[in-house]
Amino acid sequence: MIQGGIEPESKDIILSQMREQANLAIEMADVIIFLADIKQGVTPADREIAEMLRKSKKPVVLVCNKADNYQKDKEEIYEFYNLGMGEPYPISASHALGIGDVLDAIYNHFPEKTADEENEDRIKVAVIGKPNVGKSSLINKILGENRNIVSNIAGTTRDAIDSEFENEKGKYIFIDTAGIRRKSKVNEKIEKYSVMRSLLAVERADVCLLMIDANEGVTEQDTKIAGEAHEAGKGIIIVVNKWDEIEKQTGTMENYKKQVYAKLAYITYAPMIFISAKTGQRIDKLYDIINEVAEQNAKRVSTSVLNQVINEAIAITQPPTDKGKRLKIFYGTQASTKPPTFVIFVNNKELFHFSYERYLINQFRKEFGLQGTPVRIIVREKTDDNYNF
Ligand SMILES: Nc1nc2c(ncn2[C@@H]2O[C@H](COP(=O)(O)OP(=O)(O)O)[C@@H](O)[C@H]2O)c(=O)[nH]1
Ligand SMILES: [Mg+2]
Repeated sequence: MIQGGIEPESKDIILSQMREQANLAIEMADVIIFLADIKQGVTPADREIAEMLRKSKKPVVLVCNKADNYQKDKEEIYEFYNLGMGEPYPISASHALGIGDVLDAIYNHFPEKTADEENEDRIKVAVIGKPNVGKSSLINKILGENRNIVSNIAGTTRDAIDSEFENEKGKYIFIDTAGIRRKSKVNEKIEKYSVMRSLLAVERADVCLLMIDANEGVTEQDTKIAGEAHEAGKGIIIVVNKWDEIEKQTGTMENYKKQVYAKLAYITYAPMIFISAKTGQRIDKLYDIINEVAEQNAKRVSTSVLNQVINEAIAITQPPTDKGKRLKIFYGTQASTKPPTFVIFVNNKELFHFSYERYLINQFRKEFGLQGTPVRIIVREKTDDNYNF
């Protein structure tokens, strides 16, 4: 649920930011609830909002609140037909009246299938990174150099940054995340919206290309963005761009790689590639890596194989003891994919230290692949009378 208050014509900076937020909410919504005040009647602001919503071409449910005296206030509703937003629904939020009809109206506007669902067979690749690192250049290069472009999905701004693309390696949707440059304090709010957009892109993606500017190396902002992709459980590929601008000697790439992994220590599972969006260097190598990472992120391991690996891991490195008690691992099972998430049943959660968790995850990576994807472990205590997950 996204909320935005609208005051259409204001020049005031705060209000114009509210408008920005409302526009973003409109853009991302499937259905919009236009909330008016039945006690006030139709106001000039209502008319302007109606105009804005009409332009958005999104389905709107016009709701008139504060119809506390339901029978009497219902008479006032006819005026709201003038807004041209279809049937107005009187409600009283405080008395919980009329809500059911509103829910029905909203439900009737739900799309049959979202664009994302229709594109389920495509790998969704979000290109993330700070402004100017070359995100758009990369996507342009990919789209421009190939004759296989299906389409740029037109429509809303959000969709406009999705590009469908396919080649002999596979079918993809590349999601550009437009970073707005920070110009002043005033723009900080706007910067927040662009961060929000990036987060939404990350959420929708299967794989994130984390772009680093080769000239700058890993900055604090890069670490933050990497953290978002990691936390969201997405496949990650570190893409060092502008490699054409780096003076190279023997070992330059290997040294550079070490430095990047040292700074992005919690995503060392992510493969790294050095490219130039400008010259096109190594862009053709990206697709195999994307395919591989997407596959690993969606990987499913059978319970029997998992437990075999757990038993071997336990045999190689015994679980730790704490205050004379030893951690016992009974068994594990994969709970979900994207990212691969394993539930491990133990005698005592407290004994399952982070270092042993890391050890197990590394063993899983080694045995199952699982390159380029976060891996999660959920620890559950099992007692004899508790077999529930
Ligand atoms: N030398 C060089 N310049 C690049 C490369 N990729 C992008 N640029 C330049 O970097 C600037 C920002 O690129 P852009 O794609 O708009 O970055 P975005 O903000 O991340 O989308 C532009 O001037 C590009 O021409 C690259 O691989 N090498
Ligand atoms: Mg851009």
